[in-house]
Amino acid sequence: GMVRKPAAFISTISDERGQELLYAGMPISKVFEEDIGIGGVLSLLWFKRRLPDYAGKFLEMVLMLTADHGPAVSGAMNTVITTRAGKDLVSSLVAGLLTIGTRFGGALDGAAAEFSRAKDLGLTPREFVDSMRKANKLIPGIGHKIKSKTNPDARVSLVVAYVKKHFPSTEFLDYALATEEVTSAKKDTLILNVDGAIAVSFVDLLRSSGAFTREEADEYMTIGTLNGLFVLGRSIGFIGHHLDQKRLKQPLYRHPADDIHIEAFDMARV
Ligand code: Q5B
Repeated sequence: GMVRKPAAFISTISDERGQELLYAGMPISKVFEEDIGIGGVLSLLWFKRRLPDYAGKFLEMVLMLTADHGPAVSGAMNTVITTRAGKDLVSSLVAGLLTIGTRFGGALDGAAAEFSRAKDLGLTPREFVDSMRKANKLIPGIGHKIKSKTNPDARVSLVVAYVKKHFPSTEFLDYALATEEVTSAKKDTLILNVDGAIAVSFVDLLRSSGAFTREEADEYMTIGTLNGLFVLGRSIGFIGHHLDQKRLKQPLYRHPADDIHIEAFDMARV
């Protein structure tokens, strides 16, 4: 009989070969009939399942909250400078995205890993903070350049209020908030930041929504899922900044030299 050539690729999230496009088995017409929203589509394509309504709404909330945070943050600056150098949308967008990492916007995966590890080990928030200090590591998801206890981040308050109202369990969020008590007592800006609040809430979702096995929950925390939320959300803002600069017909940017300290050269070495 016919011997099927082994496939070079395997894919399990979508299928466009039939009459209708399928997202994790769900026909695109049903996506609209059931009005599953962008949270529902994300659930299908990232997790290959429908999540409870409160979880889909949470995902949408995350995308909306992270969509932009002004032109001064690393990523938006990179996008703006790239656009002003005459580059196209994709180049300007990725220039911004490339700044997302452990310091800016990409602390979610690290926050989920560190807070859950500490809580699973049974460390008190104080012991967790001390252990990180001892290891000379910053706690991912803690700290902000401009937000503080006295200038709170409304985005964090919105996440906390939503999660406390809708999630079946908030033990990781509660643990992170207790950790914030310890760190912010040292310095006002050492708050649970937007990355951290989203990340620990997501751990609560993975662990207690009933939609994931523990193995799946652990896997999603190690393959970049959580940073993906920030990347996706902030792409909305970066594209906005690109279009804004184009509309404004902004010229090539050159940074004022008097704002850069250039060390005097050691003439003896040249
Ligand atoms: N200290 C965020 O640094 C920042 C500590 C800490 C223990 C910590 C810093 C940090 C972890 C990574 C993180 C996400 C770089 C931030 C985001 C999205 C955004 C951005 C926006 C948006 C701020 C002063 C003193 C020092 C430090 C100690 C600092 N962080 N200790 N754990 N995590 N956090 N990133 O203000 O004794 O004086 O030497 O890396 O979660 O990116 O809007 O801007 O939507 O776009 O420069 O919101 O916290 O503080 O480095 O001068 O530190 O606090 O050791 O102690 P800063 P530093 P000492 S949200």
